[in-house]
Amino acid sequence: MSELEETLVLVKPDGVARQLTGEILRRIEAKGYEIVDLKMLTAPRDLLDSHYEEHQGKPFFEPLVEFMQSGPVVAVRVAGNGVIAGFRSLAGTTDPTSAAPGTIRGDLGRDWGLKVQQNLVHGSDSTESATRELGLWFA
Ligand code: IDP
Repeated sequence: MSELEETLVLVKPDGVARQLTGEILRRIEAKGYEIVDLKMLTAPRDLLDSHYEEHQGKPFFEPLVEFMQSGPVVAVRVAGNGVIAGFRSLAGTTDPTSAAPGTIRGDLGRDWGLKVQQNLVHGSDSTESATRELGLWFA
């Protein structure tokens, strides 16, 4: 039996711009997860630096942070049994080109092409990340 958890979901700027926020939230709710809190914001640089601190120094870090600042995002606190792994399975693998059909990225994501960071959503990857990220976005 999975434990009741909370995770941070972000609808990234491509998801908001493509008007997929409702569709993404619908999939979260249809799965039975609860939307506990939600807000739209254009993320400040320091928040993104902290959020993606594990990727600092990687070649895709700067383009990723620039992309994440390029427009509003929707930050969502989501609760449910096993929701941390469960949402990542709803989201699909990082690259939408190969993400499985039935997942958010597989169904709605576009071929990465040149815009490799655009994959619609973020979901925390562990209980530690979820606690840390929820503290950053819902301070
Ligand atoms: P995840 O979002 O599937 O957990 P992570 O490895 O944590 O993937 O990477 C964070 C984000 O950085 C990804 O969602 C994607 O937007 C971007 N990213 C990851 N790997 C690459 C890459 O190789 N090139 C460009 N962007 C990447």
